[in-house]
Amino acid sequence: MDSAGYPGRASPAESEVMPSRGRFITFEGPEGGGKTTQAQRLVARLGENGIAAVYTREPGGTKLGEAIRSLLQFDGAGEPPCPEAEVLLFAASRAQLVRKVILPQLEKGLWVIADRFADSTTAYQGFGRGFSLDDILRINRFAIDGVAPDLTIILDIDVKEGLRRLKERHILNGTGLDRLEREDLPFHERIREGYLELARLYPERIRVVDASKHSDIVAEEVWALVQDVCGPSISA
Ligand code: Z5A
Repeated sequence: MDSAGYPGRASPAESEVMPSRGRFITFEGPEGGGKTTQAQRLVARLGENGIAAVYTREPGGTKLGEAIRSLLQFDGAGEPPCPEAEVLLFAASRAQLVRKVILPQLEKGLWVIADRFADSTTAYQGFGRGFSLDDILRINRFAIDGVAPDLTIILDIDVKEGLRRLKERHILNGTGLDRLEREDLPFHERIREGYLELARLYPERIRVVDASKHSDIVAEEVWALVQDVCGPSISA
């Protein structure tokens, strides 16, 4: 069992007896690392290789999850959630996503590529907000119903550079920073360190990619990792 509450990745022998289950890959990391860009590129590349994959995101990915996203990011209820409510709202979005999207798609044999998952709660609410990792583990475990990623890719980036990218995107789109993006630099630094700590603790599941490189180079590194971890499925 790892700190996100996952039961652990299936061993190759276990995977072989469940050939119809799709693969579950999550993208994680601090702001502006390119998770959305890379998750969508991966879905397209899997498709080109004959593998049906769906993109989803957290918070969100279901009608309920998208409503929760608006509460969390843009104070859609007219007041910001207290930190305890924040943790539980992220978990509620995840519980819905697992049962309505992730599990059904995996059971159909499709691959699911998620733009954030339970490690985000460990990093942001655990390392960032300072909630005990034991509490986060229990909450995550309740939300995810035993669904564990086969592979988690952390797109690691210097915090200031990631925030610079986001600000640039907001200027282009005419949008503003959301509630979490407005947190101070030490908060974002704790999150980055938290992710790197998770990668040290769970090297089998979590791989780190340097996201400061050109997005084509990052995409090649992501593809190499996917082939390495899920290779037998790709060549099947
Ligand atoms: N959160 C939480 O606290 N707890 C939880 O349990 C969960 C989430 C699940 C979700 O925000 C927020 O919720 C997030 C964590 C928190 N908090 N914040 N702040 P979101 O979904 O709106 O955003 P995000 O997940 O943090 O993603 P992002 O920071 O908006 O960006 P990204 O997905 O990593 O990157 P991108 O959108 O692909 O690219 C960002 C910009 O950089 C864009 O203009 C790209 O064109 C550019 N880009 C991408 N790659 C590159 C490279 N390689 N070079 C140069 N420029 C690039």
